[in-house]
Amino acid sequence: MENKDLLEKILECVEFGKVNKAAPFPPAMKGQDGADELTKLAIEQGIDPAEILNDALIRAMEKVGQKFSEKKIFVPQMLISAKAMNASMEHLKPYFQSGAVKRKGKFIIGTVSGDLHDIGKNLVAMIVEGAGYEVIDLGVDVNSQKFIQSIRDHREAIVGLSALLTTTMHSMKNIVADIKNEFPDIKLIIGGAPVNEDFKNEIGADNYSADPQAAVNYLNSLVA
Ligand code: B1M
Repeated sequence: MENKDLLEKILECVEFGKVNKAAPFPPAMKGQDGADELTKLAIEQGIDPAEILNDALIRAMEKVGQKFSEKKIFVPQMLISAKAMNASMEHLKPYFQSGAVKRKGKFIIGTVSGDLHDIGKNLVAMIVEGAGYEVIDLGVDVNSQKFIQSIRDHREAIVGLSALLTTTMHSMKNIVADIKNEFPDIKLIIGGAPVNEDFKNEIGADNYSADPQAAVNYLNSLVA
């Protein structure tokens, strides 16, 4: 299969939630290869993992988000798309993580309390790790206490907070205040679809990164 067609196929699998060949869902794609097999094939064909991520996976999730906003699909379909995206990501992980041998520093990351979205956070974690940092991933629904405990354990770390919901921007604001109260010198990066530079200034974080590479650039600027 041509590279372009293969990327379109992977996009389709993620958009419609075809995880792997054995998956019975969606019925129209029964028996066909899924995100799992096709991503493996794409890598074997030599397609750049960054191209798979940007041109297939992220584009697919944009379409999913758009359809969800328009009430054309609902949470279960969104969930199955996320599962398909994760199946693809399993194949891409080693490429993003293989960046460095010597660690440049430590990075604590978590999705803030009340928020269960972890695909973007996982991507940031993976790419930061690939850029040479030790990553302490606290997972999703992380509250102030958990961030603060982790900072106590890794005093030299830089901390990243992710939020995907407008409702959890409020948690992010509180967590930033709690962390800064306890550790005024700690550097905090925020990211996620609803946040921006203005919000960063409003809540007193140190950096807003729109994507994983921006987070890496900021981290590198601190350790340089
Ligand atoms: Co949710 N969801 N979701 N969802 N979901 C969104 C975010 C939404 C925009 C969909 C929509 O309405 N169009 C909407 C939020 C609306 C709003 O608040 N304005 C929404 C909603 C409403 C909900 C629920 C409330 C739905 C419901 O139950 N009624 C519910 C909330 C659950 C909760 O968290 N408490 C919910 C649930 C879910 C699923 C569980 C089904 C699933 C998540 C699965 C998972 O993560 N394991 C899901 C998904 C998949 C989505 C969409 C479709 C995709 C999100 C995603 O993974 N994008 C999303 C629509 C969309 O964004 N297109 C949507 C791909 C990912 C690579 O991008 O996370 O933005 P993103 O990360 C980017 C950047 O933002 C940045 O780097 C990443 C790569 O470029 N980044 C950082 C992120 N974190 C960073 C941190 C950094 C730096 C950069 O430094 C620290």
